Amino acid sequence: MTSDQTELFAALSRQRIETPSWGYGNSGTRFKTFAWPGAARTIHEKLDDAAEVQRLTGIAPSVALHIPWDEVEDYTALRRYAEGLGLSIGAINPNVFQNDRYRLGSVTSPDRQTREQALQHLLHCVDVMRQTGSRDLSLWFADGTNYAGQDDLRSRKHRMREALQQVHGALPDGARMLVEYKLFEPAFYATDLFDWGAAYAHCLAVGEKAQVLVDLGHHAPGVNIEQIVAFLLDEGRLGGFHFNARRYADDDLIVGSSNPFELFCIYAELVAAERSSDAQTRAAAEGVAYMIDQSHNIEPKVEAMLQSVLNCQEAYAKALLIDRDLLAEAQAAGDVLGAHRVLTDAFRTDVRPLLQGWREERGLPQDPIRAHRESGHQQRVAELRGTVAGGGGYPEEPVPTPV
Ligand code: AOS
Ligand code: ZN
Ligand code: ZN
Ligand code: ZN
Repeated sequence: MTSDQTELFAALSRQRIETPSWGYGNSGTRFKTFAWPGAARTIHEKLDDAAEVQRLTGIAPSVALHIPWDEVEDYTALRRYAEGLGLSIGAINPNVFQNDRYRLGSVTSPDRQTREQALQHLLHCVDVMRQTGSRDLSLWFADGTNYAGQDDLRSRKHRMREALQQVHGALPDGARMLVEYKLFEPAFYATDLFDWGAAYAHCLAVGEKAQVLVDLGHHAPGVNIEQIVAFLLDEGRLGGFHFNARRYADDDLIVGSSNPFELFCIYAELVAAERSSDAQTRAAAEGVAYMIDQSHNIEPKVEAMLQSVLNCQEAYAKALLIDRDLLAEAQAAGDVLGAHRVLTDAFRTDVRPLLQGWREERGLPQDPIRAHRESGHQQRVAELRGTVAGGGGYPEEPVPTPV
């Protein structure tokens, strides 16, 4: 093996993709949830399925939880269960959007008691982080308004700031809060965290442990996401990703399925930062959490997750192949299309043989999807778990305890 290849394989072995517990269960749209045979019903079954993805890919050893969808009595036991499967607990995602009280918002609600209830849940999630050994609290708020004049926009900003400050203050050492933004939905007039600039401004104000989370589905059409990534990375405030694919809005489809060039360009920025001569930039790139945020509505859940992880691996492998010296040369010479071609050459490379070689070396199946299909996992879980019809959209939240 050449030293180039050794370096390439080492980088591929370091890659990590976190899978979300909610991607393994039945989910749907507001129109219908289709029950998939054997779809995971409990957090333990979700972890079992995540272990199958890790077994076949070798780069997906952590699982994000959604609280209270994945609420358990004993989080230390859950952590041990995950560890027994070779997994760790990843980001904790508080759910402050599925309660009747949150009609006007959670942390930005005009009602003080509602804000307090939301804050208590966020603090509970910080506690869950402690018990599960999770590093990241992943915050997404459905908060916003539907009509001009419905609420005072600056007051809502202040309420958001206050909640983020309180949560930041409660974070243990080494923990982080990732602040996710989204331009619209479910609020259609104004979303309180509407873009990366708003998230970034809050993060700067509340402190060092606050970082921005970029969900690929949360931008207006045509927005240059890789530029946002480069900017945040350079400012040391890129906390992580929610990977998925979109055509229209927040579609939550399989990452890289319709946007492979965009995904490649995003990874190109990250590889550039990983290889930067500046130690701070390298550290910023190392801290990034790569997470999938998808709902699989009509497709087999585990296979969809495998496909997602593999798409990220392919995009990363291609980004690793970019000839950085040649690129720098072309850029310095003002060779517009020459520089562009350095990127597209890497993008057009068929990296499948390279990845097969890497898998062989790691003792992984050459074709993880085929191996999964032949493993009988799907048939086994279908028999064991049955076909359990879900409700519409997201799983229902258990009845809340009043504050
Ligand atoms: C919602 O649009 C966001 O992407 C959130 O990250 C959300 O928590 C996730 O989709 C699971 O509900
Ligand atoms: Zn309609
Ligand atoms: Zn997301
Ligand atoms: Zn989303």
